[in-house]
Amino acid sequence: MLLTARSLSKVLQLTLAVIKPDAVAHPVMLETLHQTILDNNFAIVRCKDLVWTRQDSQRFYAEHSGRFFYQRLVEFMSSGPMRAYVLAREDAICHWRELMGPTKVFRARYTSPASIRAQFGLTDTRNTTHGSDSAESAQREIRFFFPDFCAEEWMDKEEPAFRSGQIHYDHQKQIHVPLTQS
Ligand code: 3AN
Repeated sequence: MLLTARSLSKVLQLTLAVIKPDAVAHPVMLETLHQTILDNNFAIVRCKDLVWTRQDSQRFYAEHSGRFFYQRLVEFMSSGPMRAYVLAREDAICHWRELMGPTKVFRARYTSPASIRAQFGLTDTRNTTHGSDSAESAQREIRFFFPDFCAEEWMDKEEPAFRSGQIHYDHQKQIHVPLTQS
C-alpha cells in the first residue's frame, strides 16, 4: 500500500462555532474573532450572520430549561445578530472549546487568560462564543444552524481537499473553498 501524506493524516472533524450577540455588536471584536479562527488553522466551511427568534433560542437551549440562567440566556441569544460557522480541523471540537475557554468568564480569566472568553467575555451569559461539546451535538447543532448543509456529503466530497490543503480562502465570502471550485 502506498502511504501518502494524506493517508497518514487524520480525517477532519466538523464543529459548530457561534459568535454571540455581545461580540457581534462590536465590529472590531467580530473581526478579531474571525481572524482568531483563521490564525488557529481552522478551515471555514460555512459562515452566516443571523438573528434568532425567542423560539429558536428556546429550542436550541431546551436542555437548559429549568436552570436559573435559562430565561436570561434565551433573551440574550435572541437579542441581536449572531455569526455562525461550520469549522473543520483535526479534533476541531476540542480545539475550538479550548480556544473559547471555560464557560464562566472569571474562571476563564483565572485559568486560561489567553482564551476568547477570558479576553472578551462580559458575564457568564454574555460569554462571546459557543462551541459544540461532542460529535453528536456538533451534528445536531450544525443541522440547526445550517439546515441546507449536508455533513455526510461534505465529508465524502470535500474533506479530502480540505485535509490536503487544496483550498483557498475566499475573502469576499469569508470561507474556504476547494481549489477545484475557485
Ligand atoms: P458551554 O457554552 O461552555 O458549553 P453550557 O452548554 O453549559 O456551556 O451552557 C450554555 C450557555 O449557557 C453558556 N454558553 C452560557 O451562555 C450560559 N450559561 C451556562 N452556565 C451559566 C451560568 N452559571 N450563569 C449564566 N449563564 C450560564
